[in-house]
Amino acid sequence: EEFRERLRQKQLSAPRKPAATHPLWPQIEKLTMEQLGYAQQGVEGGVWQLFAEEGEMKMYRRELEEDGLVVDPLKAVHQVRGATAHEMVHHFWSPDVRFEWDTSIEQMTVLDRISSDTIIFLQLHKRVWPTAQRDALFWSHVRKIPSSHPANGEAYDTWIVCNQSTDHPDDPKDEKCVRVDLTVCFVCQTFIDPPIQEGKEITRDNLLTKITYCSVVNPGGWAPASVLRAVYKREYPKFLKRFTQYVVEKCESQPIAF
Ligand code: 18C
Repeated sequence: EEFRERLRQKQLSAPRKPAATHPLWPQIEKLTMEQLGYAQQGVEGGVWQLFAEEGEMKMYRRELEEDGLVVDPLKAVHQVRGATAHEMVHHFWSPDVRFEWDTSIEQMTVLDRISSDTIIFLQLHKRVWPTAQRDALFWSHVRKIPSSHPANGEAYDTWIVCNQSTDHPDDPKDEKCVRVDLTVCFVCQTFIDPPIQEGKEITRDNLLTKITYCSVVNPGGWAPASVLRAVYKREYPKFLKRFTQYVVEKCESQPIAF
């Protein structure tokens, strides 16, 4: 409690610096653009295997082990109607609503606010029997990628959230927990589909958002491969379905935010 209060005071008094002056900035910039390119690559070519499909949602994985630990990269694509890319990424990034959709979390702390678009999170995840509980410390960055030719069938806009493990001096380091190492990206593009007729106003029925979610999570310590792959197979589809439904329902009665 005392730790949390000290942290709160520190956050309140800390000036909001522009992210570009922060020492992490070059890494944030580089990884975000790399992840955008990675997300936009197709899943053809035989390396990705489909492991879950429901409606428009398709999830692929690649079996990969590092030092005997399962780190299977995941790539998921989905399409939803009724919300914009901006609305999707806002809810994915914002600490204010995280508990409303991410059921893998037990605790979440904002360790640092680097700027209005970049936050450092510490998250304690639910324990999975028979392994040690996991936590994650990562920066999370959100940005808009402007579209050059939206009229030519290109997306109206593209937004990305990129999450990457990092260190922080305020890390309270819980020795009972195993720290995972993660790289996650969440990319959304809005399409106006069906197109609006002349003189008509855009409604939520004209919004189609294409989503790509990629992640690589290294468990950081012992976890039986069978348990890990079972959790993976169950939790990822559950997350993406629940999250997108949550955002669509939440935005339904709100003015459209591009
Ligand atoms: O991307 C998601 N959420 C973001 C905001 O929270 C953020 C978080 C990523 C967390 C990655 C997973 C961390 C470890 C999880 C431990 C297991 C919890 C399972 C809970 C079951 C009740 O980017 C959405 C994340 C959706 C999470 C799906 C679970 C992924 C499991 C992947 C394997 C993790 C290996 C370590 C666990 C070892 C236990 C067998």
